[in-house]
Amino acid sequence: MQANWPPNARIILHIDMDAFYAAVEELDQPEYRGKPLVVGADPKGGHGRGVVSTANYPARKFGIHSAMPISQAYKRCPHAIFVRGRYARYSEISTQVMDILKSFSPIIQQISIDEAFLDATGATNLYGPPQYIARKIKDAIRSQTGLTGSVGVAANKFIAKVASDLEKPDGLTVCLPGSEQTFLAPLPIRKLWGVGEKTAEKLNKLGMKTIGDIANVEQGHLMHMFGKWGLHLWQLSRGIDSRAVEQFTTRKSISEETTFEEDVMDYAFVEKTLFRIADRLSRSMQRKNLKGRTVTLKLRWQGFETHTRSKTLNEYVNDAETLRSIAVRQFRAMSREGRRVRLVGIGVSQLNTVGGEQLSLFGHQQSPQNEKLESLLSELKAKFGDAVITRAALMESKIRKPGSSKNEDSKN
Ligand code: TTP
Ligand code: MG
Repeated sequence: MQANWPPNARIILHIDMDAFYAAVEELDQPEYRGKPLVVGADPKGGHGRGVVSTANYPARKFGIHSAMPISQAYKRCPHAIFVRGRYARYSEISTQVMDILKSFSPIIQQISIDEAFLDATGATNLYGPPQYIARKIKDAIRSQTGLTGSVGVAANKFIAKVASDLEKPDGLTVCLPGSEQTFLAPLPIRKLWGVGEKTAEKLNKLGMKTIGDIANVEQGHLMHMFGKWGLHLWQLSRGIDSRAVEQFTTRKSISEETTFEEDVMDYAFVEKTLFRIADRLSRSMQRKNLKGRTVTLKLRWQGFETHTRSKTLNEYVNDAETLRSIAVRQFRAMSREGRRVRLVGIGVSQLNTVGGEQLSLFGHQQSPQNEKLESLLSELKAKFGDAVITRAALMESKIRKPGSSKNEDSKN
């Protein structure tokens, strides 16, 4: 535990709470503890529709997992306790956890309701070496919320994220800078960001099963197969990831889409697909604690011509039913004339947190730094007069930093 962290390496932590919704239920209902517990839709004696949000670890022993149809979960373990989600409560505990993390470092990027990255590079003077910081964070979460979280510590985000998952639940996994490749090599390729079932299959067929297998092929080979993304994969497989922990995500919209294997003329099938997309999108928004006001249908016809239709509502939504009905209505309103559909998707923008407070990330509100700057400016102006200081952006000859390109439609 005491091995040295190179002084020039970043210290990135990834924290992910264990079986989060289920753990909160066990916290609030002591009689649930230690028994198989499933949070999700009503199983209705095995005939329920909807899916599992999460299951505690005893229930996972029966093969139950997030996103599994609730009817299947019921079949696997009918004697499990099944409860509906209480999102307001999860959100409340999530805020507590994030506040604890912020007390260790202000550079925090919340990824979902129970998960965040923390850049603790500047925190060693206060809290000691990286492994100690991680331990203290885990202890603080446990003592202040009664829950456990798993922490990964590394010199970059990708490795930290992989590490936090390795020893769940209640894990603490450290990957020392310099040992990234050895750390990753034996792990399955699905652990690489962006590698889904299909890509994994494709790579498996080519004999690549572990991350080490990818690291060992020629960089050009992967680029030939997957273009620029191949290069990205290859870099990840070697533990290279220079992305910063972004305090304020640049997300402005969230979307899900499907490209059909073959262009489709069966519009009922397209509508069914929209149903599935709405479900997926709704779940993803709920996980990320997001609601939005503008719902957009995206449709690409055979031949690549693409159209979008948006509807802005008076309230913020993230439920599948609303997303579904808007998307279908818009689809029916399009002039279709027997054309084949290549892709459909639904996006939601004008996002907001579930609690209703406007996210500073979306531009309307000032970031804390902005607020600090504003109050500093007013103080200085009060002391020295209006002309003394102004924001660079308001000066006539603006000096601009090189802009960074922002992914406004991130899916992750
Ligand atoms: P996860 O962190 O993916 O899962 P988890 O915390 O339940 O379990 P783990 O110990 O493996 O981290 O997701 C956090 C919460 O988000 C989870 O408790 C419930 C919710 N969620 C869904 O509602 N649907 C889903 O498909 C997933 C993956 C999560
Ligand atoms: Mg979790």
